[in-house]
Amino acid sequence: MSALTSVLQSRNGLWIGWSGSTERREAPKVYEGIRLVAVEMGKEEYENFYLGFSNATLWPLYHDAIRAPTFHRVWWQTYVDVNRRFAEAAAEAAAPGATVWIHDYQLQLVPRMLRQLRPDVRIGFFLHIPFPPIELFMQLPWRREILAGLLGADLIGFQVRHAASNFSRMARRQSLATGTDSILEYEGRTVRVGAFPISVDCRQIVALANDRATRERAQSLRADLGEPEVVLLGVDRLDYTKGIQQRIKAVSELFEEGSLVAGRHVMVQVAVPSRETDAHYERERHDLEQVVSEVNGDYGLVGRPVVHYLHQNLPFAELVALYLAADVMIVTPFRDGMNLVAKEYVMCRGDLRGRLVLSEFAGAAGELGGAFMVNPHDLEGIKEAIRLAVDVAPKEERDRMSRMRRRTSRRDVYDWAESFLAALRQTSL
Ligand code: GDG
Repeated sequence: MSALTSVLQSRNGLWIGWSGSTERREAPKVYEGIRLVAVEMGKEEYENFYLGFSNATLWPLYHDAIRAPTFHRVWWQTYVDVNRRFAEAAAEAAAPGATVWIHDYQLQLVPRMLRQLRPDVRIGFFLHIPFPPIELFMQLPWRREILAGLLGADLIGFQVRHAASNFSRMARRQSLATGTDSILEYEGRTVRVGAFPISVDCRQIVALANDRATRERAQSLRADLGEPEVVLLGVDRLDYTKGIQQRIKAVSELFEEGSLVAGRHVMVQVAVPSRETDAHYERERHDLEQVVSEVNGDYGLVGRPVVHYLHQNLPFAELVALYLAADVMIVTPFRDGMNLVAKEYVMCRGDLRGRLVLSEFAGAAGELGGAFMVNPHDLEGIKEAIRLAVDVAPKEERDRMSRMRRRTSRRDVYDWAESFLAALRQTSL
């Protein structure tokens, strides 16, 4: 992530991560001036740790159990082993008194393991995804171990306050810690807990959106789409948490009732390939493609599909051109830690055009009050929000967009990283 790249560059930092391959081969040692340390993972570990415990146990459990989480002891054991390997790599690489910042749900045991190995280092942890309510988290057979793992940090950051208080309440409920939602006492230490909403690289996005080539590309995209009156857009990793099918169903019903009309209205859905070997994801792709082909079969014209579906990873500049070409951006996750797509769209629209339909269950909803807010489980509600967004008056469109831009541009991703690290510096060792 480029925000972390510049933070690491300015502090002579070192990045520890998985190389991305299960083959044993020489990994690069430097990236853009940053020293890299690769942690190795075999094929079976990748399956148990990454596909298994991380993405088939924790991911669904932390996203409202939209799909049933699977619990396997062997996956858990590999999660412990791989976390230990990361902790050992950090313990070996960190200078005396160094700051170590651990990221995301795959590495929740590392804070405690690292503290045991290196009590001299300052440890921060940031969770990019939601932290579930007590009733769900209690399902996890290893809930105490995960909580204790996280409590090894000096500072635990979440996207939104609600997630932070879910965690603190859970830690107290398990009698592991005492204290308030933001300051916990654990094994004689103080652990700070807080919300640090992540953001985007506003300057980079604004520069790309103002670039002549991007603007021309946006125009040619609209021409390719047949110069419709309204372009609707969705951009997501192809993930069952993102509510993609639900929004296509809403669009389909709007074509059926005549609120949207083929030729005048068109939707583009980018679904970036993701975790394709997992059965839930394979099923999601299959079902989504079924829904897309139904809507096109029912309402498309020759040479004029009503939903253009791209199952591809596009260059970022192309994504920005799509954001510029879109009149209505639809972001309807059932649950999302933050959702950067919504913020990227807003930052692209310096022309104050464009409407955002946004799920109230995305972390971004707390900051983007100018969006047309929806409950993603409520199909009629999504349809109504799209209708309103399509027909909005120009003044309301501008007011809503400038409200959202003011808020988003106030704190970019660099401010996010700095504010987390500043809060971490203030923790007592
Ligand atoms: C997790 C949490 C949290 C998408 N398609 C393409 C592409 N993208 C980029 C977007 C955006 C990113 O991927 C997606 O970020 P999101 O935040 O929307 O969602 P997750 O991937 O689920 O991210 C989430 C995030 O972590 C950060 O903490 O907000 O809640 O789930 O930046 O632009 N990029 C390119 N081509 C594509 O086709 N190049």
